[in-house]
Amino acid sequence: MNILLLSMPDSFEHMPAVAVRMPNGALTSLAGNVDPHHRVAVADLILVQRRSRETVTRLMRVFDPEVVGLSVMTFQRRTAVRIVELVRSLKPKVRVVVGGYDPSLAPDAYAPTGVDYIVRGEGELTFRELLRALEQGGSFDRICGLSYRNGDQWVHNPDRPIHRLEDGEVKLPNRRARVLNGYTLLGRQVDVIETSRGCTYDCSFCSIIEMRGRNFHTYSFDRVIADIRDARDHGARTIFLVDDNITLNVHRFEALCHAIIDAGLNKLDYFVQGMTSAIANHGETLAPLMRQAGFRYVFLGIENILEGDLEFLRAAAKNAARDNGHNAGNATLKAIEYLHRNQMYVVGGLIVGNPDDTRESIEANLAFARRYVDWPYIQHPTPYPRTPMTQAFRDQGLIMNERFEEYDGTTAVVRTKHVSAEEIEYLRWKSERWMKIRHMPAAFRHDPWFILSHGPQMLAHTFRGSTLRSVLGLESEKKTFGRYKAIREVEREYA
Ligand code: B12
Ligand code: SF4
Repeated sequence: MNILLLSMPDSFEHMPAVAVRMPNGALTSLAGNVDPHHRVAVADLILVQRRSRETVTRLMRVFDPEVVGLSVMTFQRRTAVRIVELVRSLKPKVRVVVGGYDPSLAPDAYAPTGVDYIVRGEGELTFRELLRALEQGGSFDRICGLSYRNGDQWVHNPDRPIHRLEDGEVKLPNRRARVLNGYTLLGRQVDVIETSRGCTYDCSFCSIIEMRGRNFHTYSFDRVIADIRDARDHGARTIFLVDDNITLNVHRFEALCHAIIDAGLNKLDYFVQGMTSAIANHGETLAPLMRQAGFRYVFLGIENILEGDLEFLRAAAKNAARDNGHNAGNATLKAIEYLHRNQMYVVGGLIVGNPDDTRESIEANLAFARRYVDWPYIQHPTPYPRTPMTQAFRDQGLIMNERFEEYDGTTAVVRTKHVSAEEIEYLRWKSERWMKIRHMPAAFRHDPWFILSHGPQMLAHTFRGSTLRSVLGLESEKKTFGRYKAIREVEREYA
């Protein structure tokens, strides 16, 4: 069968397509795990962000798929539904499958759409079995993790047990299936690889627990190294490790750094997400090793610098420093220090606008980011389907906005008990724009040509809404913010 797999074009404030266009790891993993006689095409629509409709139309015509699959996050739901309508209008009999976090955690939202099947949770085996059933005319009722239509009703089969990656059943991604190009992270071709899946923490804002429970499974290093090589052979110069929480097992992470070095793959740049506690508590050995292995940017889940907020986010434990087995306060500064000492950059993940936040507590977090992080990644708490945080905000009547296309993390859709959603977003937007400028010299030193040729566009994106009058201070920043919001509104029309 011909199968077309699509990821959505929608991006959010911190990922302007001019600078960041990353592949979706799920789709190549699915492509690598279907039976070999299928013809699969993977199209990451972020690569054609403003030409999504034309591109999908062209691929439907050229590739003539029997099955179209879409990978969807909640803020991309509206776009996904529009693309499904487009696909159906072009080929009414095509089978449409959706998967990823939003369909898995909010399957009911897809019932009234043109979707035929929902793959919930991990997709490789479910999708493979679905294709077999479609091809052979078999029944769907034994395919775990699948939801399907039966007349007017939706049938939700039992969940599929979490895959033990250790057994080698999930094969390597198939990057040859990609039919678009132009992946980049600040000018270097980027690819994504996985070394593990899952996390045993339960931060209240994170979708991971409802998606797959609290567990941690790992791929063998041989597989990981083969995957990195394959990404490199397809042109990647930067590798983004998409593991949910690679720092859960620090000894394994250290061994992975050794494996990367031994394989001679440490000339690539690596980008990873990690917990502050792991880096603070093991930084002495871990941080130099990471640097040697090629790690350049570390996304730190700082979440918040205030204990009360960390409690609400259920993120206190993963941000705790230990000293001789005793709790020694917040780990953030120590982690940042280790990373900086070893010439790595900190992408600071903070969440401002929690229920008890005041203007002052938001400002305190922004001031912290201004002082200590190299690249801010500040977000607002966002009530994604079925997270504990969503329930907490709902119970307190603080959710102000149910337009899911705005659930992108930098649009404040909830208020605090003391500050309006609009004001929270304004405070973040106002200070974060300037923080981003500070990283430009470091980015320039690494990729001068890219910054010279794309810097103006990046600046224009960061400061969109500004005019000569606002730059000269002749009009209020609130006015600029209003224009920025209006531009963002239009931008969201991706399909
Ligand atoms: C890596 C990652 C990123 C990377 C993305 C790199 C990339 N292009 O892949 C970066 C840092 C850029 C990123 C950004 C964002 N992310 Co993110 N990210 C993740 C993370 C850590 C891992 C995702 C991943 O690649 N996993 C590995 C793949 C193989 O697994 P998978 O995606 O789950 O896919 C499997 C199944 O879902 C299924 N599947 C998926 N798609 C499909 C499609 C079909 C057809 C089928 C059959 C099956 C299927 O099969 C796959 C294989 O088993 C998750 C989870 C987490 N712990 O935080 C969050 C997560 C997915 N991100 C999330 C969000 C919201 C965002 C942002 C909006 C920022 C934010 N507010 O947090 C931005 C948006 C990016 C953009 N386009 O602008 C949310 C999504 C929540 C939701 N309900 O939508 C998550 C769950 C984190 C959270 N907040 O809980 N993210
Ligand atoms: S530590 Fe990270 S992956 Fe784990 S639950 Fe918290 S936010 Fe999610």
